[in-house]
Amino acid sequence: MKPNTLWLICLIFFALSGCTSPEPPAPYGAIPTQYQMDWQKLEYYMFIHFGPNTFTNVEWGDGKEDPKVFNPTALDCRQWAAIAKAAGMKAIIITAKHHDGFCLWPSNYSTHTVRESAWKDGKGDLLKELSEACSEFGLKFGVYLSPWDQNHPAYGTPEYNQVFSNTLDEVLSGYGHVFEQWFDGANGEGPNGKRQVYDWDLFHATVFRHQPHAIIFSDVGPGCRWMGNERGVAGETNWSTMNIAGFAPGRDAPPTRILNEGEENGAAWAPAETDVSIRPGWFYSATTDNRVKSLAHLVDIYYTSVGRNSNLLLNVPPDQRGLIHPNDSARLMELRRVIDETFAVNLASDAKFTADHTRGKAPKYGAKNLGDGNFDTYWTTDDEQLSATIEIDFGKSQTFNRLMLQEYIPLGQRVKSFSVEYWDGSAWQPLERQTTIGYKRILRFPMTTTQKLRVHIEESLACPVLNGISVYQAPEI
Ligand code: FUL
Repeated sequence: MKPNTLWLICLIFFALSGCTSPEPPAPYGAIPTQYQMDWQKLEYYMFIHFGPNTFTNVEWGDGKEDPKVFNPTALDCRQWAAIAKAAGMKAIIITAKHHDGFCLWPSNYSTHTVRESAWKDGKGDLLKELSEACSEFGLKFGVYLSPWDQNHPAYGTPEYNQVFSNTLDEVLSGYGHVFEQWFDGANGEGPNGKRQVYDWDLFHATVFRHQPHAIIFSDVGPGCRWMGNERGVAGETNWSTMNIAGFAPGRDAPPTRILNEGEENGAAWAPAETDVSIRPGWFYSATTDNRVKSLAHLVDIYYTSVGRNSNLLLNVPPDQRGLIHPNDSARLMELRRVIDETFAVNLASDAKFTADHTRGKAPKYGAKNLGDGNFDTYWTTDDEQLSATIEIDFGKSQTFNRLMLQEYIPLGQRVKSFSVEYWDGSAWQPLERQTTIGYKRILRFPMTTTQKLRVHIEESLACPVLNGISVYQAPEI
């Protein structure tokens, strides 16, 4: 055969196979932006609460503290970054300004800053040190800023909104890329006894002017949402969609249950972020050195956040030296070891995946995509098919106690309920019945030995689109 003829045959073959593969499903409802996708894949990162409260032993300073109290003796942001990195975290978010108004950088719009402190004779800039440490260790850098400011004399007057916008200008233009802007919605009284009416539109516009791709955190996003409690427990049902129109951060936030669970068919993509502290308080206190959360508690939090379609922002407050205390860092390493040990080996990597429905019966959308470890290949069904069953045959007996499911969320979150069964050698036995999946859902159950599993997608808002199913054996703690 002449080479030209061979080419022609190949071309015709590819053209025909292209024609027989149906189009991918259209996106359903609200979907993430590319930046929200990148953010979701970070999964786990560090929160740092640090400021005068670290030295005065309170959770909320009132803005009247002498700035000289801020005087870490051995501050080392590289130590924080090294610990975050070793813990498996992907970023650090710092309280650049908490409710006491103290700025961790020498702001031109405040007289209550590191410049007025005793630290480095007023010549220090903590945001500079931390942002540089983050880039050195390959971590993303994010900032928490509280609009509630008990120090600033303009707080409680219309001028303050511009002041706050100016401080955002400084923070977001002076320290490189900021992946997340964390807005605290707290709105207490200031020095003049008045509350501020926040101009969120102005604040958001300022963020996007400097950091167009930043994820804005608040009770209502728009980048990601607070999930409604500080215990580390996201909703078992957790939609990444929510209706945010008519709501605002803080006092005017949606009801807690909605923050916790999101809303089916919500108009905005507002995925959950779980913020929780490794200690009882957000700020360091020597009185909590022996109250660092136990390994079992932190593992639990991992499953009730990352395992429930939420990112985890774990607060690790540095001490008065400006260092992370060894009790906290040791615990973080233990947690990392458990996570690594659990998810190192996917026991379904060689399993045979089959489904009773596959879009256009095309291999491109086949169930084998669920086991290939590739985020961008998925199994899906025809548009009108809203339920289906996937069978996983391990080919031999396997023992496991974790099941991870992932939806291909670039096309929207769809699954509303599903159940799981295992084969006991003669019949199918129920193992789990759950609601949403989202980016990542991890189920925990007692050690189960079987050769086959079945996942029934019982209800889906549109044809289900899943890109991964895997099983693991977690160590007993
Ligand atoms: C809350 C604050 O009042 C706490 O002090 C802490 O910063 C927490 C993360 O957010 O609104």
